[in-house]
Amino acid sequence: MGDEININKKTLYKSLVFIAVLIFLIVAFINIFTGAAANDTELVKGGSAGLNRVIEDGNMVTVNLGVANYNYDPNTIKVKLGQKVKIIGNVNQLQGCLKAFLIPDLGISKLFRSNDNTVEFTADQKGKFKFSCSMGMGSGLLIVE
Ligand SMILES: [Cu+2]
Repeated sequence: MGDEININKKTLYKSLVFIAVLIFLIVAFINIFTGAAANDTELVKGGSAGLNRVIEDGNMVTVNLGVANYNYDPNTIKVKLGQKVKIIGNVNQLQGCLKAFLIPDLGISKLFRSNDNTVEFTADQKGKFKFSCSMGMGSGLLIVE
């Protein structure tokens, strides 16, 4: 009787491990295909393998928004009044709700996807504007001066 229960527990444990591995493989498989379109080095023209996060070119500021220390990187973005700001979400790094990017005071809300990972706007008012993910776990500051 006792042995029977033990065997059932072992069988159950093996089944759970099998299911966990299966789920992991499915998620990994999906990530490989959905992430394939985005490449760190290609996100920002002129960027150096994702290291060059903010590129100023005349009136255009391009930001390669990635992740460092569980938060947005960069998490402080300084631009000048009147500049056009192009934020490119690095979907290889932005996981979960970090993909849902908000600058509430500017009415900006963007869900970064591998085939649609750019949001553009003009910095037309001075100030400090908080940005965050939809659940407020990742956050930072856009400074327009
Ligand atoms: Cu979040």
